[in-house]
Amino acid sequence: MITTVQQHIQQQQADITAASGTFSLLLGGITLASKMIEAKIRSAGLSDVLGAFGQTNVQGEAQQKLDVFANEALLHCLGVRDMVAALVSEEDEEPVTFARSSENGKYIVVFDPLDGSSNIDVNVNVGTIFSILKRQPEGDLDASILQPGFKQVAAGYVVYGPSTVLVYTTGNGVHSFTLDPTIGAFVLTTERMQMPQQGPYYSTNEANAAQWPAEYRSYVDLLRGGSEGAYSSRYIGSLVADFHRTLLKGGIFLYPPTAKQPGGKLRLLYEANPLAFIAEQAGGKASSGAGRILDIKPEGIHQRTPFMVGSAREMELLEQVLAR
Ligand code: P6P
Repeated sequence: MITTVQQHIQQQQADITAASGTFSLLLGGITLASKMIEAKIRSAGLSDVLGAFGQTNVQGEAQQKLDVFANEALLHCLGVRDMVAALVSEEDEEPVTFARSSENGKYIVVFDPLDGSSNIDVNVNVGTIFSILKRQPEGDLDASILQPGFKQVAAGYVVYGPSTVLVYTTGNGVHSFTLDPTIGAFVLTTERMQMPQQGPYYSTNEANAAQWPAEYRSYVDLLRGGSEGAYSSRYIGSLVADFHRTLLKGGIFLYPPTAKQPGGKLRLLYEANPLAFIAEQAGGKASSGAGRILDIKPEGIHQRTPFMVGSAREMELLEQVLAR
């Protein structure tokens, strides 16, 4: 007996009295877009979708053709749903807003359409990350977009790898689904995922170590030293893949401040916040080094943050080292 994402969301929503079917319709927009993206990625080597698009995005990064396709797919599949008030994408400088009544336009979807684009041309996992906020009755739309992460109503990601896996939470546990290509549906594979309480991996770009504040070097040396247990290093360079492994196997992912990017590299709204929500729902923790990711009050939609996320044990050890 299979359970699809839509069925699962409806079951979840049934538990929440104020729920309405609009939320599962909204998630349907994301799953439809992710199936379109997955199909394009699967055929990437066969047709002319690899390589740069010849433009740069708001981040100043060369846009890969699949980045553009993924962004267009999400903007289309979500934009046609009348419960969407605004869409915020890593690829677009400004939010895309829809002139809908506050009665209809209840949700804001924030997303990184294709994270890990540096790995697209070498056939390594990439992913889509999304975060869903509710439009607030008071204040303008920008105020509703710039809510702290603890106000998220849902968050999730799709990792495109040997299989295509969707992981999401609505604040009622973390659940994973695997795309069954024979029926074109995401099928429930794990309910109420729990991140292991400790190890065995740490995941960071050690080429930046000389640029980190010294306490991060001390921390990684501690993990290497063996006194805290046997650790191995894994770094894919695609945040979604590095996070997914950390969620399943445990350990810690770190992107500390560097001399080049003292405010961090990863983006708060559509990378750190959704993954922090998932990590906490699975028993893990997520920190900027100065505090809980989900407590940060955003100032801008493309704001960056240092981002450390992982198992309770490794995160508590990090807090101790940073507090010295
Ligand atoms: P670095 C990919 O470009 C990305 O945004 C994340 O997916 C990944 O975690 C990070 O950048 C990798 O950054 O500096 O280690 O190459």
